[in-house]
Amino acid sequence: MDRRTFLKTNGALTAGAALFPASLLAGEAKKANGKKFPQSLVPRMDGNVKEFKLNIDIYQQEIVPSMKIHTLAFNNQVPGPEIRVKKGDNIRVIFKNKTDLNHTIHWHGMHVPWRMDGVPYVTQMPVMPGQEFVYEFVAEPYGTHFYHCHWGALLHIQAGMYGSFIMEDPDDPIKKKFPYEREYTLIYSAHDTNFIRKELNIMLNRMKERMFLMKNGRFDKERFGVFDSKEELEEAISNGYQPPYVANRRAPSDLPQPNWFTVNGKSYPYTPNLYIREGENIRVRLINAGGEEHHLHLHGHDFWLVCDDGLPIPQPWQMNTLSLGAGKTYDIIIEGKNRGIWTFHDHDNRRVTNNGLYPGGNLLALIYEDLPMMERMLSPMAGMKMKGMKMNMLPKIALDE
Ligand SMILES: [Cu+2]
Repeated sequence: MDRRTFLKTNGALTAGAALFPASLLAGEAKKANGKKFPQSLVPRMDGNVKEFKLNIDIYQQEIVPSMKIHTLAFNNQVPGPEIRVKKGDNIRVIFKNKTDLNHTIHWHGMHVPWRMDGVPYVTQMPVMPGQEFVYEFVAEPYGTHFYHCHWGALLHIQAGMYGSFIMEDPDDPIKKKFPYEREYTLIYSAHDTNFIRKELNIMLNRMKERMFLMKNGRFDKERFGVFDSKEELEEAISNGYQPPYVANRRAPSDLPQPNWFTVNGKSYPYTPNLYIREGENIRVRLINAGGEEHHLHLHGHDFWLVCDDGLPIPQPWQMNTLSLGAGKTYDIIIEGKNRGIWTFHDHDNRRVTNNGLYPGGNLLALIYEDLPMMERMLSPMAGMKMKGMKMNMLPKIALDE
């Protein structure tokens, strides 16, 4: 092996070796990885309408082994299933609320009729426990979008109520410029698991009390902060009613301080991997459904930024670190130009931790499937050639530094 090859080999390995072992190239690992991306929801055709069913229920999500939290999950999945349609399709989504809380669905980045926009007390009444609401709209515009709950958003979204919504174009402008076969959806979120647990319980109790009082005709609007009009609220205030934002104040420490950072509902070492081959382009759809900004950095490559909030960028440009703010979607193209195992992660290092411990959070790997066997086998440990040791001495999962 000449010096150049040696450096190239070791360079490629040390970048990802400690965290992402070569065993991830095994067929079994790749099969398991496929399940870590949102699965597309299959519509029922009703004439020329694509009809989807989304229900919301409480569901236990395993973020990493031995870390389960109660979530609000669409169709028992966090994130919710992916809705993938053609631009211009007629869409119907039948939303059924199976929880004891109120919800709505907002179609983020989509041009739906305003009555379908999913903002409670602005465009619709909240969908109450046991109720159903039907959303109907034409799929516009092209690109990477998402849906999420708009009731009690601070809790409900980080508790799991989000999912990708992809509008395809048979004449895809990105595919024309950067021909690709494979694409991946990555949905980022940040969760304060203590906040979720506490607030879910408080909300469930409040709703229980509210339903009981409504049933008995003793529902007190002021007590629950519900008014039919702005005038009614103003009248209540002039009579001494104090809205909750005046009567109560949350200490900064009561606001969520995220301690778990997920991609597609999982944290490292359970995050999905991106597989690529030398010479291949892959498209990655990045969605930030959480409340934090993520500074996503890819090792060993400059990727192309091709869409911003679903909109194709006329002159794509290259970078290796992209700031994905709350509510943003970006599409990037990664060109397979540097074989190896590479990390793709938030460069705000708080977000590559689980409960404050590195490594964790939204760390994930870009893995070349065509990494030569010699490079797969090589590792800093293998170089020691210790008796009785196998060549591939990399740990399967490294949880400590
Ligand atoms: Cu909700």
